Amino acid sequence: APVGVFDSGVGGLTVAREIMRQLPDENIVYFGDTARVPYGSKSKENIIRFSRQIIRFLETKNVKAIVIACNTASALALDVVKQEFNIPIIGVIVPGARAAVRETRNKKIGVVGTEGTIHSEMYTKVIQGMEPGASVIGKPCPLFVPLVEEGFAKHHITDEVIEIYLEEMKHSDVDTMILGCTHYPLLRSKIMAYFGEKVHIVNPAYETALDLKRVLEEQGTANDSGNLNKYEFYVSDAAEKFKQFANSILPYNVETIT
Ligand code: DGN
Repeated sequence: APVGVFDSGVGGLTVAREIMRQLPDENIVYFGDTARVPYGSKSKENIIRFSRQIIRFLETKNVKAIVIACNTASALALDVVKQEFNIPIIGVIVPGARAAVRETRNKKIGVVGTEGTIHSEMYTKVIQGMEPGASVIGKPCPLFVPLVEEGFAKHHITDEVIEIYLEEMKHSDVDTMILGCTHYPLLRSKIMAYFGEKVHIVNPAYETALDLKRVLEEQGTANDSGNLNKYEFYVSDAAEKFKQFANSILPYNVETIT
């Protein structure tokens, strides 16, 4: 059976890409809610409602587990939907928090993400649940998403936006920073260059793929699809734009988007 992965749109492909890399024998059904993106500025009620609908759709594809690749939906909806469905559902926040707690030396952690993610303070709660002495500084960076989607990830205008959003973080004493939004790993090299050596950058996608692996092994369903390498993509709108984006970041050519 395949693994279901969903996101508000294209960003979750950074998580799907990591699953493809680390779990090459798993098939994936990906759903991108491109008609309703962005999730970052919407209410908790709506994010829960959208997540429920998408999970029901993925269930019709007989997925054996679901990864909520979207940080905003992981922050606002995971705890609720986990109680409502019988399949294992994992998000990106716990894995990202765990990696940050492991990496930090001074227990001062920065988190960047959408307004929804940062205002939920979910990263802070999860980090402090793991490491009560940690302090967490959050910063919403809403412009990063459209910059990436418009293909400006390498454009110099992005350097300026990074500086405006992250100057304070740079001059704080955080030694570890979580890229708490699906799109931000695509700005990783610029963000790393801005912070220099002193800050360790965490991409939750990496740790999320490891979590998925653990869940599938516990469930006894790892690698049960035969080496098919089948990836299916569904979107709620703008399939052509999604395809272009997918082909710019995935290691193979995506031909059909449904
Ligand atoms: N996928 C969203 C997230 O990771 O928070 C970012 C895109 C959005 O909906 N704003």
